Amino acid sequence: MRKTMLRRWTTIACFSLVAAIAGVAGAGLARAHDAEHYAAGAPGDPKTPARVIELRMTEADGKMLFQPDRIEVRRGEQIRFVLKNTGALEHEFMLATKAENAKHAELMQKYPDMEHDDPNGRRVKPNGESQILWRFTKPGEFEFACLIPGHYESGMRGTIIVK
Ligand SMILES: [Cu+2]
Repeated sequence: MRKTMLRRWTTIACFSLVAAIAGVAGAGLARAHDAEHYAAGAPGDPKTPARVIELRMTEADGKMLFQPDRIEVRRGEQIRFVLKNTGALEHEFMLATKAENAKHAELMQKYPDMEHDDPNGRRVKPNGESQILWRFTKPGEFEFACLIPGHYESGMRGTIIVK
């Protein structure tokens, strides 16, 4: 029950973010929300093969980080990200453009309890594991980041190059 309510609230918070970014209202909001989420490509298709990339989310020497923090993929490639939180704190994986993650991180400062459970974003508990299946349909440079306040700022982000 509590989780359902939390998730609903998260959705509302996410919509507010998009409104702030795109400056749109009404019916255009849902469309903008999708565009926001899918800037880095499209959700994957579980019926087609995927290359597995294991990503660790952790803390070390007072820093929070992803290992690895640089990934190269081919355009059109489907990746199954296996997210393993080996740290002591909760962490997030959010796949978007650098600019979007920066704006989203700002919003997270205001709504620190905003949890993500989206095709391109997931929160993972300590010792927990989750997966994101993603198809990189656009060339360019994208970013995966933990948007939990303090984490993003301490460098918890990585780069994905789509060639
Ligand atoms: Cu984190």
